[in-house]
Amino acid sequence: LDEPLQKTFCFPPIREWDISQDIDHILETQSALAIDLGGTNLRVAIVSMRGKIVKKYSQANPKTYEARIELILKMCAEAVFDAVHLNCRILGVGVSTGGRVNPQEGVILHSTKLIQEWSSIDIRTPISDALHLPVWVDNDGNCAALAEKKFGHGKGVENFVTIITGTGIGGGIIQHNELIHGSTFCAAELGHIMVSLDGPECMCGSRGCIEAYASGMALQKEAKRLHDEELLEVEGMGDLKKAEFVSAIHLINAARLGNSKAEAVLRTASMALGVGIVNILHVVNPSLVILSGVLATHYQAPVQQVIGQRALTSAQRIQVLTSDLEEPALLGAASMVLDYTTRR
Ligand code: ADP
Ligand code: BMX
Ligand code: MG
Ligand code: CA
Ligand code: ZN
Repeated sequence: LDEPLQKTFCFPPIREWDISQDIDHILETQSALAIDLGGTNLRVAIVSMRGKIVKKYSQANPKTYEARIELILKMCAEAVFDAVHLNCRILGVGVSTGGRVNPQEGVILHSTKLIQEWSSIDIRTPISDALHLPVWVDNDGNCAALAEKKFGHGKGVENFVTIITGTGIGGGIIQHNELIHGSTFCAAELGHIMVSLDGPECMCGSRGCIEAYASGMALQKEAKRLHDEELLEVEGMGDLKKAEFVSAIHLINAARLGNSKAEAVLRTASMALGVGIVNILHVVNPSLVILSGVLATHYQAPVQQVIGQRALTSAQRIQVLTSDLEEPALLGAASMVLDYTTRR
């Protein structure tokens, strides 16, 4: 072509398109807002498509409905504001909460005393009205299972169960690659598997539940009792003042240093949890059990041992792993958003 014609018909060479860079950019910027409501804490986080927690906000979970909703909206507004500066595009909001949840309606049907004023609550409407974003909701244990499936040890595992220990004990069951919700959204309330007819009282109103033996709250109660009787202190642990706050971790430390009372409490807790898990194995027969939460590493070996002693032969070889996720409930809440909004 002569020069004037070339100018008319030929475009400058197009920059070579690097698709992997574009995908990288999408995975970095497309994000979810995740909320986790537990017996103690209220957490909000910006979570990227890759499952990275970009920023996290924590507060004590307020005791009344009004204060709780107000704080949730305030924390979300702050996170949405920060997301802009962090180059995160928020696609929606995922809520993980204690209690029985109807995910289709976005409603918390019922909660135990662990979260007060948290029954028959439409959590979707106030959040979507305030933020103009789509909202997904599920039970916290169920969310933890979703997180393991997408980002953790549950990746590619068809049948697995997760148990998350916080203030209470939450559970999630993946059967044939799907969460089980049950007929009235009460499936996988694994904390309320009962292992004795007349065991300790549980926050659910019953007794003998594994939550009443092995949760953070149950161990804290035992730690306090020993501390009040001046039986918790051991040499090497440092001075515990009479009024000082004690937790499950103090109990574990005391046991490690040879305190026999603390050891006995932990032995009972581990046994209760182990027997509860054996019951789960005999009902849903998963190939993997994932433990998460602050006490997971402590429980892993004793639980595996109880399985060895008490499970049927066919359920003996089931693996028990400790989660490698930082915040399973938050990540699972985010995964509901990321999976739905990017589904083709
Ligand atoms: P939730 O989801 O129930 O609000 P978290 O998962 O945040 O709770 O865990 C909080 C509970 O776990 C506390 O009530 C306490 O029993 C226990 N816990 C968490 N972190 C620690 C810690 N560092 N030391 C001792 N106990 C802890
Ligand atoms: C309770 C129950 C479960 C929840 C579990 C773990 C309520 C409010 N909570 O058993 O639904 O999964 O606690 O909750 O009914 P967390 O507070 O330990 O995170
Ligand atoms: Mg929790
Ligand atoms: Ca559950
Ligand atoms: Zn219970």
